[in-house]
Amino acid sequence: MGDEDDTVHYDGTEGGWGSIKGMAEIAWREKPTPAVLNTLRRQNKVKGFMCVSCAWTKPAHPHAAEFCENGAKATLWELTSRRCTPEVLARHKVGELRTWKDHDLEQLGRLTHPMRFDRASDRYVPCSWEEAFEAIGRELKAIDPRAAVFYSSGRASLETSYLYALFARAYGHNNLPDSSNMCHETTSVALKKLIGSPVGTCVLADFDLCDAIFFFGQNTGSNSPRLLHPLQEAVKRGVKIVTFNPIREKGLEVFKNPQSPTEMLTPKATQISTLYLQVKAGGDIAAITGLIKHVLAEEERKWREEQRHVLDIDFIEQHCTGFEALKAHVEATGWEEIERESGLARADLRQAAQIYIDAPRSIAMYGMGLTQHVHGFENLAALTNLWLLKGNIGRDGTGISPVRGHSNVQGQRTVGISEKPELVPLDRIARQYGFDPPREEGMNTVKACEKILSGEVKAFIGLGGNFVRAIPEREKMEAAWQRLRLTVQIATKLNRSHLINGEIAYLLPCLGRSEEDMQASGPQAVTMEDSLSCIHGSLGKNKPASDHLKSEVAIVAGMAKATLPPNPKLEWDAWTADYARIRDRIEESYPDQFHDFNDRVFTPGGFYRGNSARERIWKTESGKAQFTVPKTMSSVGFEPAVGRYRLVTLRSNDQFNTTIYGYSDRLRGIEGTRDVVLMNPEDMGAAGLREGQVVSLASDAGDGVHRQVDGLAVTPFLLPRGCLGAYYPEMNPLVPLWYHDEQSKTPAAKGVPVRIVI
Ligand SMILES: Nc1nc2c(c(=O)[nH]1)N[C@H]1C(S)=C(S)[C@@H](COP(=O)(O)OP(=O)(O)OC[C@H]3O[C@@H](n4cnc5c(=O)[nH]c(N)nc54)[C@H](O)[C@@H]3O)O[C@H]1N2
Ligand SMILES: Nc1nc2c(c(=O)[nH]1)N[C@H]1C(S)=C(S)[C@@H](COP(=O)(O)OP(=O)(O)OC[C@H]3O[C@@H](n4cnc5c(=O)[nH]c(N)nc54)[C@H](O)[C@@H]3O)O[C@H]1N2
Ligand SMILES: [Mo]
Repeated sequence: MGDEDDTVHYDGTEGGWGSIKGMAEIAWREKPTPAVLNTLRRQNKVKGFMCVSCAWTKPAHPHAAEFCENGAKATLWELTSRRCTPEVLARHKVGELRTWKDHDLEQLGRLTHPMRFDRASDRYVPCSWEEAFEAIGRELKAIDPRAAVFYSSGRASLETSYLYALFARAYGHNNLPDSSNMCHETTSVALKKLIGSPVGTCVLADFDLCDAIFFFGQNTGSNSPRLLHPLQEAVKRGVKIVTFNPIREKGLEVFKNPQSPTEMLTPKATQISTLYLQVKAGGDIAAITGLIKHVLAEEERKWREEQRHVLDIDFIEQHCTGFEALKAHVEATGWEEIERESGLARADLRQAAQIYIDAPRSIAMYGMGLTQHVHGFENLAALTNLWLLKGNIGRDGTGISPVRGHSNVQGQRTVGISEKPELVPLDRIARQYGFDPPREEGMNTVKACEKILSGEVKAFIGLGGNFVRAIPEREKMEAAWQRLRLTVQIATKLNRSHLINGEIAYLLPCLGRSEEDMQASGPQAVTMEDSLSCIHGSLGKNKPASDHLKSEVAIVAGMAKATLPPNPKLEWDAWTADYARIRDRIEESYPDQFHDFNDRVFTPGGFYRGNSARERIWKTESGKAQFTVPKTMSSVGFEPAVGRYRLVTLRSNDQFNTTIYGYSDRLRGIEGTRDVVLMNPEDMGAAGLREGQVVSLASDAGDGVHRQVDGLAVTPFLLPRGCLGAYYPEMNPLVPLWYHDEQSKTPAAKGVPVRIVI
């Protein structure tokens, strides 16, 4: 555990006064009305609306204010009083807007009218909804359905997502990439293969029962701050928290509860992590192998000296396969390699392993630090190995808990947004709707990008998100994008993806989740699934940003009706009129998980969808939980070389993905700019760089392609040597499209090979 670097300034703890200041700043920027501020009180409450920020669960007994700084920012961002009207868009050519920063584009405010891109004037011009649907239908009918891509960002509700996937299949493709393909796809593939369930196994009650929590590569303080509350409770109970992260993220060090008057008025804060290990980026397989090596050594010692086990031998024998091979491999792996690849000392790893050994029940939590690597699958396999050793899956107070990103990203997969036909009940869909859904595998995000580059894709529809900004290889992709015949973006605010247009392009503005969704049968609720597989209803109450907005359900239904031949079983109008009828259809397609769906929409704390691995039913090829022999000790996809660094692309505390709220990364002490490259002071010395010097980063992927980002100020930061940090999405031009997790194709944004150009 290193000392805090005195070149970096923090304003105290996560939570606390800093977070209140953060909220006040965004409130000032967005100029909300008092009614809007009142909305925050309904956030994450039963019959309230569910936060549009992260996917952390919403408890049955919420706090008075069950939201965090970043949840409040997300709500105020959506309910801003600023408007991006046709008049505003008439003032700026699209070519001009393309030179703006992400922050400035979204600061134009909420989109108010459906717009068509007019190439001759290089401007967006208003159009009617009828014109837009008619044109989209005409264009889609003119092409091979398999040349169309229907992307979704993980925010759309279960109702919208179900209809969107149904539209794709009735039209004739499975090309349904979603943001999860850039995010926790590694989880979906690895956990499915290893324990037979593609999602995490924990429920909220497990956090009241566990004795230790291990965090790998997840930045709770910024990205899922409400999770700090159960963590703080856990720490007070004496639960040990161990963190593996190259950066000392403030939220996992200390936390001050902004909702506790005593903590706000006194210097009292909760120390979160018992042990904080600054693993090298890409060093987790090695670190976990080190932990396993200690656990196995302790097993041997304890058995020899006390005839007691450290391992859960019964569990391993009854429920697992592959243990002997793993054991042999770990015993053959030397400490020298483990220390070199992880960047951690054996003594520190022993301390972490001892906490794991001593804890009767442990939970593993992780985020992008594990999933976004070339060997991301191997990261999760290593973690699963460690967790199986002590039977820490499928027992109360234990489990593996990926911390999901977008607020309904997990749910979209649950109701059919998947390019993998085997994950969808296609036979049942065929019976329900009387058409034959396509059976061949569709395109995920990377595949869609490849086929946009090769010219095979002709049409792209984006249900939310900022695809062009979020994907790797930006320059090539933006050039290829303009050769698409049709691009359609359904959005709340203007972003860069709306400025890189196909030949025919529409920008369709939709309601936000906090807004009232009034349809023929009355106001509509929608539902989402959180990180812990609980499904919650959400009811928007605010006045919509404009009278011309449509709901996402209505937009998807409008496009589908204009595209598909009439089919009385596809009741687009009736579904739009009453979303309860969509929920009935979801229940028919997924009866086990969604029985009595409409009756359970507002269950306090959500209703639990269930998880087979939690019941120790292993839906894997072998019917058992799978130990795996790691095929590498490093999760990055390149060899070390002189001057070659591992670039970690980071989120600041003042952004939600490509939405940049502002320029204050308060918890890392970086203020006023995002154009920085964070670097270990010793590496700076070795490279002859001084603080504030402006440099470029260039790709060092060895494929001969020139990729470069300029204008980054060198900023000393306590990172492991050989690692650099810089912000996403600005760094995306440096990520090669082929540089992704081998199994799931999740872009490897946490260990990008780069060199510094002076
Ligand atoms: N406020 C806010 N909330 C968000 C988002 C947001 O942008 N803003 N985004 C949402 C989305 S879509 C997602 S997916 C999640 C993302 O939430 P996270 O999963 O937390 O993702 P990142 O912020 O990318 O950072 C991951 C962490 O991994 C660490 N890390 C990097 N490389 C490694 C490594 O090799 N090993 C280990 N052990 N750690 C590593 C980084 O230092 C960082 O602390 O958050 C969601 N919530
Ligand atoms: N280098 C690097 N690249 C990454 C990552 C990384 O860590 N590093 N992270 C990856 C991850 S985890 C993810 S999830 C992706 C994110 O990729 P996306 O999900 O595609 O991007 P977002 O930035 O979340 O999308 C923001 C836009 O969504 C629209 N929007 C907001 N609310 C709504 C709504 O209610 N409805 C609709 N229709 N639109 C709405 C707004 O117009 C806003 O501009 O990026 C990935 N890319
Ligand atoms: Mo994500």
